[in-house]
Amino acid sequence: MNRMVVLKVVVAGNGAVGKTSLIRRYCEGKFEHTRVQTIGVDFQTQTVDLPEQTVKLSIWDMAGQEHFAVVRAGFYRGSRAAVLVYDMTEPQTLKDLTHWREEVLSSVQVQPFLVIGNKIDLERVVPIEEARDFADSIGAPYLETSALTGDGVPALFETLARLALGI
Ligand code: G3D
Ligand code: MG
Repeated sequence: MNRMVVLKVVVAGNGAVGKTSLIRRYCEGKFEHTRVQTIGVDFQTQTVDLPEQTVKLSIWDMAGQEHFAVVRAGFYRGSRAAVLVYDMTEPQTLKDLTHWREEVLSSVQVQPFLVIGNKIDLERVVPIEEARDFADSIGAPYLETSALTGDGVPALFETLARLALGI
């Protein structure tokens, strides 16, 4: 019997872009559902079935600590892949992803990134080209999601699992 690999992944981005909503949307109603609160950081463990293999992600969420860099210091350590989430109705949230990426890279030297434009159910304000250009510039895939409708959410976590596995 194979022991299932557990891979830590982190979800970064400004407050209110929808990080917690995306994680809840994906993890809710599934068999494995662990919710732990640790000094302002939440993580949930979720099984992801890929055609190639099944993996467990431990998905780390800021839990409202986006404004407190000191609390985030150890947050990224051991992460295998990071999601950078912006809100496509708020241009500043895309600009700030540069800083979120730098912060992750200050703790984890090698890290694959995935850029997510969330809230596609609302009217787009940020041009898609700007988001794609940013994602291209850091060699990251770009996907769009709605935590409200669920659109794109499975693809987000499947892509993330592949990035974390290095496949
Ligand atoms: P955060 O964890 O990044 O801080 P949250 O963000 O998940 O707490 O979401 C912040 C707000 O955005 C919440 O609204 C939430 O309902 C809303 N939201 C998250 N994702 C989506 C989405 O895809 N579409 C829409 N329309 N709204 C979304 P409130 O009003 O509860 O603050
Ligand atoms: Mg949150």
